[in-house]
Amino acid sequence: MAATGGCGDVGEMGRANGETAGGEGTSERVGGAAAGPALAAVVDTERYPLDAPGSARWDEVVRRARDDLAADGCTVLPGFVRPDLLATLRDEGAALAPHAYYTVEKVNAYNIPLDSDLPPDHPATIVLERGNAFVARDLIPRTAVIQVLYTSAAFQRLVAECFGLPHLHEYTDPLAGLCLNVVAPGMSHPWHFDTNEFTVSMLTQEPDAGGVFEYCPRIRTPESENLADVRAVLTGSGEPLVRRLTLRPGDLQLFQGRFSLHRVSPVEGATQRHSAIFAYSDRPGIVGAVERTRQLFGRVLPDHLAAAGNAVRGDRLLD
Ligand SMILES: O=C(O)CCC(=O)C(=O)O
Ligand SMILES: [Fe+2]
Repeated sequence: MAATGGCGDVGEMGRANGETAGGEGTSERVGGAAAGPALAAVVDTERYPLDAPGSARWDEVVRRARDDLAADGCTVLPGFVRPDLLATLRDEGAALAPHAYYTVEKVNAYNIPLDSDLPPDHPATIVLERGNAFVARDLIPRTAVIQVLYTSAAFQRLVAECFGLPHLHEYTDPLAGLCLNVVAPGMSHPWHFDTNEFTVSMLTQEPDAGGVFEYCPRIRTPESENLADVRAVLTGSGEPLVRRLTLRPGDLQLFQGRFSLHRVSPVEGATQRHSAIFAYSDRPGIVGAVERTRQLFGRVLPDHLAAAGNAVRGDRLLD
């Protein structure tokens, strides 16, 4: 498998046995330095009243997000993190970045192997270099701003409502649920479709130049791959199809990357681009496949091996 999407694109094996260290368990911290910042200290609750679901302001935020998502599969909640926490957000990411697993992988824009038997003009035959690197969830402190957000029940509720879902689940996968995506100068996160339908991300550190999030809204649909347009974008002649998003650190981005081809353009200058990727699913218990996990993080944990064991049954009994 050569999935090219984010850390949430783990080639899911299915359900683990019970809960694991990185597993689900939402928390709402109301205070206490040792437990990390409280949610209200992190989020601009005047603009985004996480503490008041169903209030007029909450409904307005949800309505606008749903309208944007329906129109082009993407929405940004600007200034989600309080301005006085932006330096913390950046510094925490910068401290983690050296722990990313750096490897340059040859990929294509689809979740399919490079040696797939395809017609020569199929866009999946175009080989790209994935030069971004991920810091896995188990290296991100529980007190870090992005971990506080990821595990917050109120945050999950808002995100779920924006996507029009009754509930979102954290990944059980102890590595892939929350990642810091590091794109170093000269590198890019090339054009791809996500496997997962609900991508939530947040820039934590801006590059000096480049590193722009570019996307082609709904270039494919569940009914049609629209290969000609995808090929045009991959070969540089699809400019009219490409939109560019101006993201600032602390903005929350909700995106349906399964249908919109997207990339982070090459980073220029001397500063790395860092973004947090919050992976959720509408189903509980997601654990990544062993081989894919090794590709993304350079290691696997017992949870991945156990989940793989679960997925491959020696019998035909019902669970
Ligand atoms: O880092 C970003 O802003 C986008 C990352 C992305 O496309 C992904 O993780 O699938
Ligand atoms: Fe993606």
